[in-house]
Amino acid sequence: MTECNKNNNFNSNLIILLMKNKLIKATLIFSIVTFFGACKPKTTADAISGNAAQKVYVAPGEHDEFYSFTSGGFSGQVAVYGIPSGRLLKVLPVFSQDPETGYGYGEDTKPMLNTSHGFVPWGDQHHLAVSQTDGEYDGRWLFANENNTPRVARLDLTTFTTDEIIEIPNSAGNHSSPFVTDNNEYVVAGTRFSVPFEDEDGDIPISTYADNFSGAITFIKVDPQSGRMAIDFQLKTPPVNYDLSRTGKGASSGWFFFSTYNTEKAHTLLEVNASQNDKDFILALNWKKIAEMVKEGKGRKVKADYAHNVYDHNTHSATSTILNEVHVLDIEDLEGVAYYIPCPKSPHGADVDPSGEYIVGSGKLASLIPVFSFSKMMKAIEDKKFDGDYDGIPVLNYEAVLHGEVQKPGLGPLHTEFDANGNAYTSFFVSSEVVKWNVKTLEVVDRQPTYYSTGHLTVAGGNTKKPYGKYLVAWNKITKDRYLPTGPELAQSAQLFDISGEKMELLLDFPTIGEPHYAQIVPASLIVDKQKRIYDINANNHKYVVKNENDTRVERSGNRVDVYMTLIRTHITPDNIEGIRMGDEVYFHITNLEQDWDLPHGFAVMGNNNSEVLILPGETRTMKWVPTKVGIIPMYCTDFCSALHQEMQGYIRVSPAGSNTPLRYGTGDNAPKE
Ligand code: K7E
Ligand code: CUA
Repeated sequence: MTECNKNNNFNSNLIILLMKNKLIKATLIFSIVTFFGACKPKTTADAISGNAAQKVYVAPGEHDEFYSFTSGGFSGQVAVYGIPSGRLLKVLPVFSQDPETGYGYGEDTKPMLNTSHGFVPWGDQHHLAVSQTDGEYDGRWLFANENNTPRVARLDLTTFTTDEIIEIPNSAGNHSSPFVTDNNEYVVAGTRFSVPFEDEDGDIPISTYADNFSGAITFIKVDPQSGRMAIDFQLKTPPVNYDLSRTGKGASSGWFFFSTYNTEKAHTLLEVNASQNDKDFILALNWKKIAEMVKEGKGRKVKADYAHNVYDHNTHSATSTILNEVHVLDIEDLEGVAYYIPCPKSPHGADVDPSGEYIVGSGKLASLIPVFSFSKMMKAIEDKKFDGDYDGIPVLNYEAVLHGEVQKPGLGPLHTEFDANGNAYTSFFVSSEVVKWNVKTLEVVDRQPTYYSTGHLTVAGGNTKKPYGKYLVAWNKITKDRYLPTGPELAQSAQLFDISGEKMELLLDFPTIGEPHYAQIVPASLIVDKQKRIYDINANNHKYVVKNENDTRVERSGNRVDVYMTLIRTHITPDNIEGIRMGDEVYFHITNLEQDWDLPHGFAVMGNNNSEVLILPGETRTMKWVPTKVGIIPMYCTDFCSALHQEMQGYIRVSPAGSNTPLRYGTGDNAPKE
């Protein structure tokens, strides 16, 4: 054991002692850890071996072996990194407006951010799930959750675009989400906050929580061809909070395991009041049976408003529809499909190993990791080994379903992923480390400190039936001294480990955007061959497309002006426009006529109050502009598209309201003359 690990253990033991005092709070634990200081190697060489640099070096012109799709947390976006280099490849706009592309600013993408609360231009993005076929990544879609205004997005991995967003009604804090079943039948979302359902009177005292609030678990059906999402049904549950969860696989295929906390049903000061019970639950659900019950007509329609937003790559436009009804089943009314497994101390994660036999619980305040056995669970259900019930749902006997406990693994276990060799890797927030242990023997095999306080960790394919192993990334919550300081706010941090050997080896630190929560690490080979390079201009069905320069025009109707515009290297048509007046609303409908890969043009107008838009080859974008000053207003291409990019510019003449400057426009010989 290194000095470093001894220190960590000393801290852990001390904290465990303190935890026996029931009054201790999570914040206090955190201060203690901060006080002792997280473990730090004396020199970089202590932690990094000589060949680490070689292992992460991706030579110029070479490609990374894996993509890492990483949550952007409160940035609302998803970042794509290459692994092992840690290079940032792209930030994908999902739940937040993106001035770089115009997503959520331009007229055709604004509907993507519509909700039942109106336009919500920001989101808190935590978890990601790559679509699966037979329990393995198929590389088709990426699902992303939004925590704050409950939503689930689907991104297409041929275009790396957000193609669909569905709002989750009767939920608040869509944190336990999204989880895909092993053949993409469903994307599943559990609520963080329990709340009164929308069809009930919500104008009630908060102190009536236990009687009037409910939890919700939502099953979103995914069309196997198009990927289109639709809420199939919702389960109404006792008012607990749901956290990270996993679908079963292999042996446990057809089941779902949800971690819960706040079985105390607290509605205030949760840090104390929701940490009273020695054990919370993992909710085991037979989702296949429940889906059959829904088909047979069980449940009822309930009023609830939620938005369904779809982006269409033929019209290059999004639509938003507000739906008004969901199918709801009360979990208490369902027999033989829902059971509680007791799990110590406010579980944050419930993870299922590649075989599907072992279910790992991770209590945020626990000092051990319980591992449950699916076959024992089935046996216990058969033998009715229940310890009473919780709100009508049978509670299984802890010992009867327990495979065993990992003793003294560290402190504050959060999340667990797996490799292909029977090992589990658990992140420890409080003791700031990643711990490798054997799923069958429950013995700790290795531990490595992290810098600092890891939240999630991701193993390549680590949540599937066939993990790729090889790399693990720890997504850290605290950065402190790892990078050049940048004022009060520091970059968030990720750490890459080589896990191909018995011991984990730290290879690389790299900064991330927003706050990284979970990520999916996917072999590039699953994705690269399916890439779309351009949009076929002939298939462009945008409402305002113009496919050649002769059709470009400017039309006035009252105070609305429509500019049908084209861009091609290296001019704008029309690039001189006169006759725009104060009080007008101008809509630029801009088509990029290019049909070459990697040739976007951008478009910007001085003083415009939203953003530029980026238009990809063959695409059309509509941008709104309301002139604010009389005079000459420049416009130009924002993306350096050729040697004469800087020449790709034009002018708009804005006249006072009511003026009779004629509407004239053109480019070159066709430009309006005096
Ligand atoms: Cu950061 Cu998954 Cu939101 Cu755990 S969660 S750490
Ligand atoms: Cu087009 Cu720069």
